[in-house]
Amino acid sequence: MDNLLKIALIGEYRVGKTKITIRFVDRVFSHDPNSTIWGSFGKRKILVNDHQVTIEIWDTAGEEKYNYYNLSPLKRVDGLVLVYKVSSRKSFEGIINILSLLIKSEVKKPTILVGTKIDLENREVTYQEAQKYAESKGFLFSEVCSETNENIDETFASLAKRILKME
Ligand SMILES: Nc1nc2c(ncn2[C@@H]2O[C@H](COP(=O)(O)OP(=O)(O)O)[C@@H](O)[C@H]2O)c(=O)[nH]1
Ligand SMILES: [Mg+2]
Repeated sequence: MDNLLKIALIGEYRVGKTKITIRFVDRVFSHDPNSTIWGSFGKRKILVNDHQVTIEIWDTAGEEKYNYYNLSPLKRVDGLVLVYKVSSRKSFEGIINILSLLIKSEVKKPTILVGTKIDLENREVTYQEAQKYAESKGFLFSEVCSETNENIDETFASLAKRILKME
């Protein structure tokens, strides 16, 4: 079995994608200056149902600031993490826009919708609403907090299970 899984984090600027990446990888975190897109990578081994799996994360290098950018490199990943912050309805609605860009780029992969920054008090998107939306799209769903490390490893493990059809 190929045990290297490439997983990309997508979402609006400042939702917390890089913070999730750093929390998960917490070791090698490099930025390749030659790449203008999907420039940041990190790798970590985890156990999924007793199988050792290496997760390679593709984080964005800030190009998500622009409304449209090329998502076709994502054809080469195994799974997607769609990130919004629970404190911003706009960032949640931004997921709809991202989904239409993914469809245009013909990218269809096992996906988990992830709400982050659950430590903040000004929540604008409820767990139930986001879970229902994820379900309607056939996505997995989780809420995480990079400040406290809550649910970060579990999120990647559940996506890995889905990719490997080990659910
Ligand atoms: N309170 C809180 N702040 C967070 C959390 N995750 C990220 N942030 C902050 O949100 C800002 C944007 O995070 P970043 O990872 O750079 O977002 P990116 O643009 O999506 O990569 C930074 O100031 C982070 O420190 C979280 O779980 N809780
Ligand atoms: Mg970032």
